[in-house]
Amino acid sequence: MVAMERSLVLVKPDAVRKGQAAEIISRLEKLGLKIIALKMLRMDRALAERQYSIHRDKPFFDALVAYMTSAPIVAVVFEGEGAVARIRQAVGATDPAKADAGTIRADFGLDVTHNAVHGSDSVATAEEEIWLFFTEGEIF
Ligand code: IDP
Ligand code: MG
Repeated sequence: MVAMERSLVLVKPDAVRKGQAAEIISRLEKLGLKIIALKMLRMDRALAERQYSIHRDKPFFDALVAYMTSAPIVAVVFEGEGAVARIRQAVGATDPAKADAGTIRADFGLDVTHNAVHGSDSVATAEEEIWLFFTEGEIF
């Protein structure tokens, strides 16, 4: 029995800029996952630092925050059975060069920083991340 889950997806600045947001979201919808919240926004530094707080001490942290705040993103909450793992699988490995063929990062990512999309890595993380981007009234 696979549980109903929610996951936060962010279409990152490079993919939005290149006009790939709808196609990326569509791939996930076609898995049978349901959009229950969606918005375009430009992340500010405080939001990016919270979203990626687990990476605060990593050498790439400053570059990651600079990148994520550089231009608008599209934030989506998907809901479905096993949504977290299914989205991670469809997204592919962090480094697009190492991502399996046919994954979103293999098809749209540029490099390990500019990798097109974020997907929550666990149900617990998803529930934290969703509330950084959406209020209760924005989730359907
Ligand atoms: P994930 O997005 O696949 O879960 P994480 O390790 O959680 O990968 O890293 C979060 C984000 O930080 C990545 O999606 C990527 O944008 C960036 N990142 C991760 N590792 C590196 C790296 O080694 N160099 C530069 N950026 C990185
Ligand atoms: Mg991660």
